[in-house]
Amino acid sequence: MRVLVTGAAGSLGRVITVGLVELGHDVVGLDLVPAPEGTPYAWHEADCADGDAVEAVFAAERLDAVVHLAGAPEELSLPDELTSHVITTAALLDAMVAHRVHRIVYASSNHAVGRTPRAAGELTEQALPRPDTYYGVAKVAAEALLQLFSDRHGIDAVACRIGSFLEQPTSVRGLSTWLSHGDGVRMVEAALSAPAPGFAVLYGISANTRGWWDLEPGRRLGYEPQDDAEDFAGSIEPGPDDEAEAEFPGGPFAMARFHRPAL
Ligand code: 15L
Repeated sequence: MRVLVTGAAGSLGRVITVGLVELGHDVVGLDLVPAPEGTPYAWHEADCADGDAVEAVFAAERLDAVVHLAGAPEELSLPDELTSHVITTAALLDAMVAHRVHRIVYASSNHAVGRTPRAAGELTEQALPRPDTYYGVAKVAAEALLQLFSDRHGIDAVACRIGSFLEQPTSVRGLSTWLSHGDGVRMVEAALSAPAPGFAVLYGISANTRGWWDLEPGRRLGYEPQDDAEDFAGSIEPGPDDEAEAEFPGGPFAMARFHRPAL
């Protein structure tokens, strides 16, 4: 498959592009920054929030699918979050319709449901949107756009609500939220190749013994996670925020510094 990967120079993109190339895909990178030296595939330096720039990339490339990883990974103002996650997704979807590209895999986030009390039990794909930040609000809105384009144009769109994508877990929360690099590649590959998923949500988490999310929606699409954060449990030091971070799946994003006392 010829796959456009947005945010190809980012922390997700650097790993996912290598994995997709190893799996035999033909990758086209897209990022705000130039291609890292030695990048062995096509690259476009452009802002995904700029519809004309995105259209030019699609006009220049023959694409089979999009993996949309670009976006600010932290809490910004609401306008900045909407630009970073919603406007970019809309620009890509518009270009996909214009150029008949049928599949998008989207890096959504656990923060779309990050303020769901953990006491409510394991989070399934039926969980209602419950963002913990403007970042989470923007991920919810981007998922809604994917649903709309799936209903309106028949686009296959898989929203991957990613946990903590790291080489290895670094905190007690991470023992529940970790997505290993290998599982991240497996997740994207499954979301790219699942037959006719329509709009679908999966939780992008490894097979963590202490996981908080239902992995079945991913398994139905062919995502079989193979790693478990528990293998690192012995090397994780307890931290002062562990208890507070376990109250909501969004962890630090759901904690007091973003949530002022009620008016
Ligand atoms: C995310 O979605 C963020 O992009 C990342 O910065 C982390 O906060 C991660 O989730 C997480 O929840 O650990």
